[in-house]
Amino acid sequence: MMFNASLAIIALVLLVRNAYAASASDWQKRTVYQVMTDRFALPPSEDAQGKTCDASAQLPCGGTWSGIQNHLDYIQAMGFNAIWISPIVSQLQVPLPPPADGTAYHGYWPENIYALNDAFGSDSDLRSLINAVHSRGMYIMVDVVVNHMATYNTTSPSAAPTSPLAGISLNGYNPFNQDSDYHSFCPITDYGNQTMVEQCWLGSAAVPLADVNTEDQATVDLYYSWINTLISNYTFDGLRIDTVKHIRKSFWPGFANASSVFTLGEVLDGDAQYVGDYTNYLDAVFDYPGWGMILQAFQTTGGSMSMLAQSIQNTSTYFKNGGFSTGSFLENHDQPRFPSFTNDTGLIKNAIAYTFIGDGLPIVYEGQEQEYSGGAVPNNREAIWLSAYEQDKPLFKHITSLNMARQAAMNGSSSFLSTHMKVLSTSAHSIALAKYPMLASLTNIGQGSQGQVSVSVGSLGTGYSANSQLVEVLSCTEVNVDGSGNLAFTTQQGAPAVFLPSSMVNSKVCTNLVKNGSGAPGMFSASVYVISIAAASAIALSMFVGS
Ligand code: ABC
Ligand code: CA
Repeated sequence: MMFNASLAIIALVLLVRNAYAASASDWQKRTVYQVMTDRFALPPSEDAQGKTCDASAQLPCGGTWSGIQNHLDYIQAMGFNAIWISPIVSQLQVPLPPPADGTAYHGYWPENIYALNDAFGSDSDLRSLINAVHSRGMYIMVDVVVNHMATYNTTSPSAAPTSPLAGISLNGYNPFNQDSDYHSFCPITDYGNQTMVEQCWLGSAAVPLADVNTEDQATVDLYYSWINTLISNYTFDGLRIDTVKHIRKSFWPGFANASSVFTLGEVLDGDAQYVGDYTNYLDAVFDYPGWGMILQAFQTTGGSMSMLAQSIQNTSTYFKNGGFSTGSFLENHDQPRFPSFTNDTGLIKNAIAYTFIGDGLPIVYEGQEQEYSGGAVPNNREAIWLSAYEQDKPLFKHITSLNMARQAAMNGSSSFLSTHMKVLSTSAHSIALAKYPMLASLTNIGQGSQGQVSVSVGSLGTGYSANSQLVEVLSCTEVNVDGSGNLAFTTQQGAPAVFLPSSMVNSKVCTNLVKNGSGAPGMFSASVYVISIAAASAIALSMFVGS
């Protein structure tokens, strides 16, 4: 009787949890804004004071969960329907002035996984944020770290610790307060040695990241039960998982199942085959291999479009569901911001557009919309309140248009969510991509140039036809396909071009439409590129520089 009753309760709990849990296919319809909690928004009481924040100091700047809640309008105004927040658990405290690695302001230095990080607010602040997100119909993804606990080497912070955990006190750690809870100390020195990557330690001499012994079954069970409780207790909709390649692959399916939500893992490596294999263990991983190729393609006007096309091919070969098992990004809290490589707005807009037109879950790191340009960590972690949340910015508008266009494509055709993006053609400075009903032409010709796109849509076999009308949604320009199925369009200032059928373009995508002004050859001044997708399978491409 007792037994049956508890079974019934368990079944009920599972049912209730499943009512909240969001799956990979639920997330596929979303786009994500990455919030670094300490740097996004001050609590409402301090908001107006505009506190300074020197990212290079690596000290807490004061952002909180209540701050995020107070600025959800800003995120939603750009068209995002999901956020990812920093890890939420209680952190290692280091003496001030801090060691070279800084402090735990970022949240990746867990010390007690059963307590919240009070620098970010209280339990009720966190619940209030989650409720506010859900009541807007948005999702919230939490970041979790299970590879390590952070430690501080008290006796010799400048020398490498010796085995095991010399000079480190585990008082107050919860759980894992015994040396035996960790792999014995060894620094990761060879990323080509997978056993070392999994069982040695990240971090520095001053702040060693004590590598949890995830070979131990009791530890595995503890983590599975911890994640199950964390997700159901707070009703998070998804997980961003830190340091995935640092734990053996067989750990992950059980962890993902226990969470019952969508899992997106961080495997920091440029090799598509290496990274892609992790999609057999988790729903998705960040597209680090693709990111490297976006950088090389759009960082300068000399980048290679064929290498970018090759990386799309690699993704479809090595990732479980091709691009659908990726999170697509241009920036994050670990990498230099894209505008630190180039200030060419044409290049920046193309690189951002690329992350929105493909199969992966688009993810934008806070500050991209403000064209922040900080370089390597920690300078890429500028506070967003320093921008005063200005919405009248070119990239804020660009990102909004891309979000609206993606939503319109999804609403306009159910096949958008199942059609893999295809490369139609590449030329020296351009790549044409189709994912019906979206058609895009990206270029690295740069802001000083205009580009002429010419596409024979009749050959695409995707629902476009002669005499139909499309809209280039970033400039809100109407483009008529002629009687032979040809489309001609001129992009200004090296901008990307993204087309949708007119019938799918609502007032959220474009409030006013202008007629296509292309086709006047006299307009071309500096350089002109032509993409022409010819009938049948023959694709003619040409590129004219200068005139
Ligand atoms: C702090 C300071 C830094 C200082 C450092 C010593 O200490 O901020 O200025 O240099 C957190 C904090 C960091 C902090 C670290 C260490 O902890 O955010 O600010 O650095 O205390 C995740 C998170 C990250 C987080 C942690 C730790 C892990 O996203 O924010 O960091 O919880 C490795 C891991 C990866 C990890 C990353 C930081 O380190 O694999 O999970 N990120 C190669 C290796 C990678 C390695 C990377 C490090 O170097 O293969 O495994 O990442 O830079 C490509 C290659 C790659 C190669 C890259 C550099 O080039 O294909 O393989 O990556 O082309
Ligand atoms: Ca490990």
